[in-house]
Amino acid sequence: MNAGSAQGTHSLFISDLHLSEELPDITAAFLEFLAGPACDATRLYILGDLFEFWIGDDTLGEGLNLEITRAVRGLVNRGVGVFLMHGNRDFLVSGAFSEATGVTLLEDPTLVDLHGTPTLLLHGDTLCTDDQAYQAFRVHVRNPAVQRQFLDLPVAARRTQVGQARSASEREKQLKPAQIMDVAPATVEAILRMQGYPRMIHGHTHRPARHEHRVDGRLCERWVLSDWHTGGDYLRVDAAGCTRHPIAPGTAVSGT
Ligand code: LP5
Ligand code: MN
Repeated sequence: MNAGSAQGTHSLFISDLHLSEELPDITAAFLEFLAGPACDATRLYILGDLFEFWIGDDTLGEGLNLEITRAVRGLVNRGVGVFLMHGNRDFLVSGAFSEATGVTLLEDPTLVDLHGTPTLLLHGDTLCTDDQAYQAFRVHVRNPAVQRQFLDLPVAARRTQVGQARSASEREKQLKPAQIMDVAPATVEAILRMQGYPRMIHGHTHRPARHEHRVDGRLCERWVLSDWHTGGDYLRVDAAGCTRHPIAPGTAVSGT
């Protein structure tokens, strides 16, 4: 399955489900989504933070992880191409998960051709360049040596460290102005320019919207996916463009 071009019927985009044992309703909503709208799609793109956190593929066989692995494998077996990008919570998802589910892991960013429209896919955290404390944290935890050291720890010790990182992150977020936790427009525009002015789709900020950026006189659209904790929806992209659909059955909403 090739991530570079989708000329079939339609693709669906989701992100920021933050699946965890603590919130079974979100898991149920995802399983319903996989058995429902996702089955009719040509491709499903998951743009990061599918999981609340992922501490290593050696936890693949644990309760929720196993349930999700099997459900995603079921969708792949029906012939739907499933593509997964890392988020800032689940960047340790790797080869064993990909093999067990049949998903293709995507680099961040990845440029795809959707019905003739070049579209840049990102998780979204790399666009939040005003959040310098986060960007420093990101550089640290994306270091392969740091990751190897973490993965060598027993599972219980990894859980403890993630708990500490989560608490520190929640504390720090309270102190950050809301604006710096959103994307930096200048960064978005620099990337649009560098990539040839594509459409952009990302998640992470939990601020679902459709933005327009005029860059060098060209109009580019940027779709921000919603998280699934405060509502939740998916983006459907076909030859006619993008439409947003609530997770619960209902009416499609365009342009918001
Ligand atoms: O996730 P969200 O949306 O709540 O907040 C993010 C940024 N926070 C993070 C931190 C993660 O939530 C922590 C959990 C990661 C689990 C990964 C598992 C594997 C770890 C492997 C390690 C090799 O991403 C938050 C942003 C916010 O988005 C908006 O963009 O602001 O950034 C922060 O709050 C970061 C802080 O400013 C600085 C870092 C504090 C943590 C220090 C603890 C170090 C311990 C590391 C051990 C894992
Ligand atoms: Mn995120």
